[in-house]
Amino acid sequence: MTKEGFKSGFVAIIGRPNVGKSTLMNHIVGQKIAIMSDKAQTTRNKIQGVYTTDTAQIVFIDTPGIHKPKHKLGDFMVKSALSTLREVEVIYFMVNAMQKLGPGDEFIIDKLQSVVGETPIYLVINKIDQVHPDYLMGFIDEYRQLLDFTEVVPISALEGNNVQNLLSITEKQLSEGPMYYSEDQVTDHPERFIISELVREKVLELTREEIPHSVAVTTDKVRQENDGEKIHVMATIVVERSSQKGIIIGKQGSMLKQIGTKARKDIEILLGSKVYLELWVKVQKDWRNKELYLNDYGFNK
Ligand code: GDP
Ligand code: MG
Ligand code: K
Repeated sequence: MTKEGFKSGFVAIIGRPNVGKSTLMNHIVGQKIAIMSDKAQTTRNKIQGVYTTDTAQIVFIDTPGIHKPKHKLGDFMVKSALSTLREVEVIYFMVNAMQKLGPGDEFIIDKLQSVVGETPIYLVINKIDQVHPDYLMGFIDEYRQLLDFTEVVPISALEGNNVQNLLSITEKQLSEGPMYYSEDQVTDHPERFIISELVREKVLELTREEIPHSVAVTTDKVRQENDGEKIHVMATIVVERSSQKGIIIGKQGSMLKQIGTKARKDIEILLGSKVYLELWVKVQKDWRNKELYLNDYGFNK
């Protein structure tokens, strides 16, 4: 659908893990679609959030944190994040006001040099609720010396400070275009992917440091039960070692039960229905380095 004078376009959000990309996305679209966690690299796929007003539509791409690749999967993630930068109208490079400019930021800035002048880059300084305004001046200078940012926008994604301003100066970068998504649509990801991410989030949350981020979850079935009351969801948690399988299952299945209970509650909210969640745990050795499997686990969109 195209309205006269209506603007639309895409925005990529990039930045080191934990700077608050998912929090910003959630604040803007007002629904929990990107997974938030204190642990780095929770969000590995591109998740699109859609912000629609009377005059414009902004489609956000919540990219995986760009970082120096340590294995094949990391390499894949960086490549996929970088390729999106060329397809968007605006790039938000998000940093944490409480964190010193580090090698991780320099790595990203280095990648951004290749798109300066092509795509507007906004330096979005997040978590300003945690710092004194005076401190920001020097902070901004340091970044400005490294890259010619189109805009510098301090915000608090958590509290929503200055987010409206960020949205309106973003809208100015868009040109006339179609409404890609209907007004009530906030994400174009299939439910299965979100379900997998919700289960993965619970695994990481409940097992603490014992289960690495390499854990993957596949959602194998989402089906309405015959009685029409519940939706039957079947998901598999994939780990690399049998010791990890033991941790996830826990004593007499206690850990898996906790993961299941917490995940089920979120999935019920997502689907708007009562859910019967069936969880399985599978060991798949060294899957991170087998490019072959990346497709299976949803890393190729
Ligand atoms: P991502 O890895 O970049 O997607 O980061 P997340 O959105 O998952 O946020 C990482 C952590 O930072 C979470 O604990 C958030 O609650 C917290 N956080 C995000 N934005 C803000 C903010 O504006 N202020 C404060 N104080 N914390 C924030
Ligand atoms: Mg995230
Ligand atoms: K992210």
